[in-house]
This record gives sequence, structure tokens and C-alpha cells, in this order.
Amino acid sequence: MTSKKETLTKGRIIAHHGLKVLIDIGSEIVDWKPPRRETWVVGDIVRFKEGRPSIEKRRNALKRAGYKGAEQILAANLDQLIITASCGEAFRLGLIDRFIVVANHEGIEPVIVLNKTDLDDSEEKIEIVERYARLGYGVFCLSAKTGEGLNRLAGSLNGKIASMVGHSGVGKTSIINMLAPGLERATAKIHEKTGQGRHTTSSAMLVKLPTGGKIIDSPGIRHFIPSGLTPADIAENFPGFNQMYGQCKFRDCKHLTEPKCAILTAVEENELDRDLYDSYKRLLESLEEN
Ligand SMILES: Nc1nc2c(ncn2[C@@H]2O[C@H](COP(=O)(O)OP(=O)(O)OP(=O)(O)O)[C@@H](O)[C@H]2O)c(=O)[nH]1
Ligand SMILES: [Mg+2]
Ligand SMILES: [Zn+2]
Repeated sequence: MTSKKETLTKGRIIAHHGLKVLIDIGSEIVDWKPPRRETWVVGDIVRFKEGRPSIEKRRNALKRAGYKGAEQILAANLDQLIITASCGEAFRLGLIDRFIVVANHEGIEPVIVLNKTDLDDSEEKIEIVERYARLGYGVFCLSAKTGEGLNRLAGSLNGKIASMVGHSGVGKTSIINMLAPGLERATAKIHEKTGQGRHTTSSAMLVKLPTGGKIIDSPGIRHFIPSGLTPADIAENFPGFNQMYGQCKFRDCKHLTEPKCAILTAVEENELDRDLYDSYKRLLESLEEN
């Protein structure tokens, strides 16, 4: 870590460490304190010019709305968003839909992982997530416990930077531990009473995989409200809407009560899942509330 200033040129932020970030510069990992009033996140590329670091313009960012318009950036410069759910929990498709919208909007490829297929309710849950395969998204059903299905996921990650998101306890860290033997990040049993996770992972960390590619292990997320998206952005990027999008009578159609709305017609004619449409309406409502 000596003479950092002279030798560093470029690196990628892999974690936060107190007030500092950890930067992978290839030959080693160094820490650095970001300038005040700047938000540096995992995935950011740091460039050093005459010893002074700055982050490069992000090609995309995973952002969520916080309270009172505050915005939290979860990660930057991603190729893939791995939206993770598991058997053994009552997962809400709405959360998956929201992540898909944000990924589509940012130009990040969304894929769905269903973990814990070793559990009893797997058939029922596989059927539910297959809806996303029918819509054209990559769906990976696997078990971090038995290892089944992990190779397929590893193959899809090769050469990419991905972030793994989902509820606490779905097994994000367990999957990453299996993909990167020797890593051994902490995991914890879900609460027996509530069936929920314990928020074991407390901050994001980018992990290099021996099979190629990088994956960010992130803390569990219960609610996710996208940040900076208009209702039109939501409709344009909503799973299943793409075929009908742009075919409504009114150009500013919000697909709620408007006449000759292509989305509403598709729901009526069973060409679009009513569940998906309801999830769209709930997302618009939660944006308004926020
Ligand atoms: N049966 C079964 N249990 C699993 C599987 N994968 C993970 N688990 C268990 O699920 C629990 C939660 O796993 P974690 O990896 O800590 O989950 P996480 O998504 O990282 O949770 P947070 O860090 O809190 O967001 C642990 O007890 C794991 O052993 C699986 O494929 N099958
Ligand atoms: Mg974890
Ligand atoms: Zn419409």
C-alpha cells in the first residue's frame, strides 16, 4: 500500500469499509476515503490522475427511492441483475417486477434465480417463476444446498458483472459461497417463527468468481421503490408490456382507464397476466405515495 499516489491508475470499488472504500486495482486492493459530498458505490470505476482519484461516469446504476425523495445508489456499472427468490418463502412477484423494470430501464439484463429447489414447495414455486421465462427472461432454478443448477448460473455470469438482490434469507450469500469456494462469507438461518431472514449481509461486496465474471453480494431488501422513473418509464419497461407498448390510442396513455388502451385490451383478452397488470398498478401507486 506504499506510494499509492504514484502508482495507481485505475480500479474498481469492491466494498465499503467504514468511511473508506476498497478499490481493486488489479495487483492489490487499496482503501481510499471518497471526497465529502460524493457518493461512491460498489462497481464504480476510480481513475487516479496525478494521485487524485475521481470516479468515471457510470454507464448505469441501481437506484432506489428512500424517504422524502432521498435516493440510494446500490451499485453501478452492471451487466446483469440477478433477482433472487427462494422456495420455502412466500415471495411477492411485485418485487421481482420492480427490479425488472429498473434493470430494463438502466440497460442491465435482468435474470431470475429461484433458490432452495431442494425444499418441498419447489414444484409450485418453479411454476410461478416460469412465467418470467415465458416473457423471455433468463430463469435459473437451483439449490445452494445440493449444488443443483449452479453450473448454469455460473455459465451465464462468465465475463459479466452482476449484482444479486432479493429478500433477506433467500440464500444470496450461500449461492455466492458455492460459486466462489473458499470465500465463506457469513450466512444465517432464517427465523423459525417469521420465516424471514436475519439481514446477515450488511454491506455490498463484489466477489470475483473462479469460473469468470464478478458478482456483488448485497444486503437483503424488503421493499424496493425505483428512483427517478416516470409512469411512462415504468410502462415502457414493465415485464410483458413490450409487445403492446406504443399501440394505445393516446400517446400519453397511463393504461389505467383510458379508452382503446392496448394494455387493458390485452388483459381482457388474457394475452397479458392480470397479476402482472395489478403489479404495474401497485407500482404506480407506490410511486405516487412516495
Ligand atoms: N434448504 C436450503 N437452504 C438454503 C439454501 N440456500 C441457502 N439456504 C439457507 O438459507 C439461510 C439464509 O441464507 P443466506 O445465504 O444467509 O441468505 P441471504 O440471502 O444472503 O440473506 P441476507 O444476507 O440476510 O440478505 C441459511 O440458513 C442457508 O443455509 C438452499 O438451497 N436450500
Ligand atoms: Mg447474505
Ligand atoms: Zn394504454
